[in-house]
Amino acid sequence: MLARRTLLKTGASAILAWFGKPLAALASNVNSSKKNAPLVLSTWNFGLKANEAAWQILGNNGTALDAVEQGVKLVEADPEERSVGYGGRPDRDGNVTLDACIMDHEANIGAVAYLQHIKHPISVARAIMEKTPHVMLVGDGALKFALETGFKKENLLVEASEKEWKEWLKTSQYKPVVNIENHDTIGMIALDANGNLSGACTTSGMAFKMAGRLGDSSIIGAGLYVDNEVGAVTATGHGEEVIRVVGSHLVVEMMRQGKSPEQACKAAVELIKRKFDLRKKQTKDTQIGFIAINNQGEYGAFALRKGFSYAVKNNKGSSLIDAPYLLD
Ligand code: SD4
Repeated sequence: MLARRTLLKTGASAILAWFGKPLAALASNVNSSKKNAPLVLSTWNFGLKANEAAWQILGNNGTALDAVEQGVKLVEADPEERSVGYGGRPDRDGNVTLDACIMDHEANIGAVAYLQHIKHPISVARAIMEKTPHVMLVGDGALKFALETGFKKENLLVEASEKEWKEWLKTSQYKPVVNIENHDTIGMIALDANGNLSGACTTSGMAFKMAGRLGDSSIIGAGLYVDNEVGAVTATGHGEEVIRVVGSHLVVEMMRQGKSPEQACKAAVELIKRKFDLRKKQTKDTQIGFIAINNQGEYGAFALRKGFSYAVKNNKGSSLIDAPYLLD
């Protein structure tokens, strides 16, 4: 099924690059070879601007690893983006706690979870990957490491998020909203000009979550997975459900078995749905979205329900695509 494409405000040259193409060319989401590298995909509509930041690196023969870090940092730093990094909505105790992970083409991994006061958890994750013998640090230990490594301690709770939290306290009902403002966690995956894949995923998690709650976004295999022989995948949505099926790793493995990126994402979403059915639970208030690239530069996505979009940028231009989905 072809996803509907929506051209949004983006770099003027990128838009121009799309115009004049036959419709069939715009409709094809299958690139035939690594000749189509570089390529970057990211979740939700803020992915458009994040992809532009990544492209500054990818378009200049930079590495996919640098590109995904710089791409998601743009969103982490933006106080208007209230589901990632600085400005993120707090947990129910009023604390902004951040989760992130990063993975490169050599299976190097770094992850940070329940990190407070640091604006760029993705860079902390990368520092853990590159400078420690470990792959994941959480909470106070992660903060200690970040401060020792030179990151600055900051207040991440912006006025708008604090106001929303105080409003939430009046009822204290935990009811995650699906497709919130069409942006949420940013997951980004990229294929660079050398044919190498990397990915990054960063979030403030579900708004008003319990203190100490972790979702999928810092868990390698769940929120993100990269295998340079196969492809790269990242996830957004209700992390509990993604963890239940180890979603991103599952999608990579299904691509290894021969499925296209979209087919593999769809199969993972269908499995998640079956796990709901098994537990006799409703999916009504749940959204899950996967995006995937294979090592040939083919890409695709699939969501549990309507409303998930992802951003793509390659040499042909930039676009925001409504992902195909299982349920209305
Ligand atoms: C989490 N997957 O913490 C993240 C949040 C998210 O839509 O993407 N929400 O579970």
